Amino acid sequence: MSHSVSYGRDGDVGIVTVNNPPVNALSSHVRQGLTEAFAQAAADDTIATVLICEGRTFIAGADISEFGKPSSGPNFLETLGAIENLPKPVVAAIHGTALGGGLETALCCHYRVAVPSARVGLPEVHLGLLPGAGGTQRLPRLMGAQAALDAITNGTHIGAKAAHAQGVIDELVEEGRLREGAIAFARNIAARGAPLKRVRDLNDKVSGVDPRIFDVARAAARKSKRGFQAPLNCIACVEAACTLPFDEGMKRERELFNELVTGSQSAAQRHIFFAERAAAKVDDMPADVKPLAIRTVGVIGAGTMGGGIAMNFANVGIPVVLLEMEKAALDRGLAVIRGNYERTAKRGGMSIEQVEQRMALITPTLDYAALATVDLVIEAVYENMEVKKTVFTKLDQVAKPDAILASNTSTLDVDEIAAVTKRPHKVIGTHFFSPANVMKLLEIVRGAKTSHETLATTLAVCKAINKIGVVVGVCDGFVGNRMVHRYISQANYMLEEGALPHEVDDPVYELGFAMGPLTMSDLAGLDVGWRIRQGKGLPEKLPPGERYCEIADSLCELGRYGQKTGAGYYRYDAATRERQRDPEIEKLIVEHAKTKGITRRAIAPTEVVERLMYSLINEGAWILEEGIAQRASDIDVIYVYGYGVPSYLGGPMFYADQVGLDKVYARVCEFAKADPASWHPAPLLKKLAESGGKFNA
Ligand code: 3H9
Repeated sequence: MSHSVSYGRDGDVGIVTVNNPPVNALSSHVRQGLTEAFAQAAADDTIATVLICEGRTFIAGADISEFGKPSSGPNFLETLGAIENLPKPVVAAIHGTALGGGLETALCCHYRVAVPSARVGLPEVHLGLLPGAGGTQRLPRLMGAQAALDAITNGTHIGAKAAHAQGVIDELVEEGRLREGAIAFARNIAARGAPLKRVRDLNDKVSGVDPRIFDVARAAARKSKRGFQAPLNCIACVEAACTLPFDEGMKRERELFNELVTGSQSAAQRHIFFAERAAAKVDDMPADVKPLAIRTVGVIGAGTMGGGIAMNFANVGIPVVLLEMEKAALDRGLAVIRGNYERTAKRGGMSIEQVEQRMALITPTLDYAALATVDLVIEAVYENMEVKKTVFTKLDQVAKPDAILASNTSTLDVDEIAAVTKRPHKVIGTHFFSPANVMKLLEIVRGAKTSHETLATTLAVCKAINKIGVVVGVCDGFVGNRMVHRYISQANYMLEEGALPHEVDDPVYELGFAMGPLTMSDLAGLDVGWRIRQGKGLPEKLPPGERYCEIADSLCELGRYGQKTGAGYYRYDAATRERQRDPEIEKLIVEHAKTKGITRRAIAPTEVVERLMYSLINEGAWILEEGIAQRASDIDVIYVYGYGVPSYLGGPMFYADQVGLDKVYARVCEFAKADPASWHPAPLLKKLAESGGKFNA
């Protein structure tokens, strides 16, 4: 038998045990082992069989790394058929997470018991897939069509207690006594001669369902998951469960699953799944480095960023000291935090008591001395080197010697900041994205002297506050903003060359981006970049041979800072914040081109997409070459979680691999020939293009 599945007995009950660390995924050898173990169980003179897993979890799904590769061993339906067709009771004993193919396996058992801490769910939609081993046909038969529709299209994890209430789990057993509880349950079922409960034979919860629920679900998915195919296929499958006999529903599920698993969206989403996990790994981190315990945190600055950062800690029960210089600013910051929580409570996302509990975890102060005992301080003050240096000098004096000092800078040199302290090994950058309480991404900026311990601790903190952390090196703008600078510049160059704002934005929106570059600039505030450019003495101090477009500066001079002033590249409706084209700006752009002597031309949407995507990709290649990012997939994670690139594109570097690096490089060279001041083809891109390589090899 396969080494990952064993068969044994506990008296008159057969025990099938899966042991495939780390998460007991249903790799081909596990399916082989299960098929053989259940054949043994069928032949054995036992009264029932228990299916249980070793380690931290029940089966957490199919082995994601096997998709897209030639299959071997028995397929899912053969293995699960061997379980479901066993002529004596089979009981799944669930701990940890029974997800995807794991829950589908449990649904083929005749009964399910679980410890209260367990969770179940069909999260395949997050991988651009649907539950392809009968989950879409069985779950609605147990919990009802609407509940299953919600769970499958959103990929929700359901706690064991709720799953018990919904009929998915038959019995909850005491924590730590799963094996004994499952065996006792199985014996009891067998002794009672209870019928084998095969979910496929249940029908009452899927008949008589109002067909309009599917149209409502489709409309919601098209809005909240624009461009994603998997949610629509999931809905079609649950609909099939309610309109077709079981076997035909299974056939439909198979067809729609195959469509997804062979498609580009799922390949990209699977890439992001592994990329996200790889991002947490630091190549040169010694195995024995242990993160420090972070029990309390200080945040300096109660503005939009500081307030959002403080909320992250309060949300997971970590006390925060929030420091401001003036009482009015502190009060304003606290009021914004409270307002955010109260809005969540109003929408049903938390109770009023929870609002108060979280507020109680935030201690406001005007005194630096209040930071003397915290384990980590995150500074979120104005983005200016001199201001940051003053803050860090003071911080170094008041913070306890082993406290970590972090800067929420989005562009500045962390090494220069660290140099004003006596503990540069304890200094690190934590670049949160706005709104900091919502956005999942955290760029963790590793300085030249940042210690492994400081880095490991920051990664652990990042996980604790449910963010996705990516370690980056020091350079202007780090990874995300350095690349976005090229992207926004191209957007502006296209304005002066012939496009209007919507003609630049719409093609990438159509590609799937949450918004185009100019709409994004309007949302972020045009004044931010303007101040940075002024600080750098631009355009006067522009290096020779570099290109500069003055349109954004002209907008700022007119007081058009973007959405917050109701106008930027577009005009914004005060009530709906909806963007409208603005003839005044379109005129300004045309006149600007005339002044610069540029003959405007029509720019096709394909060229817009190429110039925007390839400007990101080419800069990404420079970043990889310089070692600012550890791996191409880290850049993809940054763009999916921080810049509104849909996971179904897999991020810019994955996108480049799909287009083909030879094609990308050839176009970049053409652009560079036409405009050598703004395009500098990256040597790494050239090398990979010529060798037939990929960024994500
Ligand atoms: C499916 O089931 C399709 C079916 O319908 C059948 C169709 C025919 N496969 O996340 P972690 C690895 S689709 C392979 O850090 P945690 C992961 O890469 C699947 N590997 O731990 C990592 O490796 P490494 C549906 C997997 O405790 C290590 O395990 N199921 C899989 O924070 C630890 O993972 C899902 O979508 C897998 N299925 O969270 C569940 N899962 O150490 C996906 C994990 O080398 N998994 N790995 O970086 C999860 O949501 C989380 O991993 C879980 C544990 C909650 C289980």
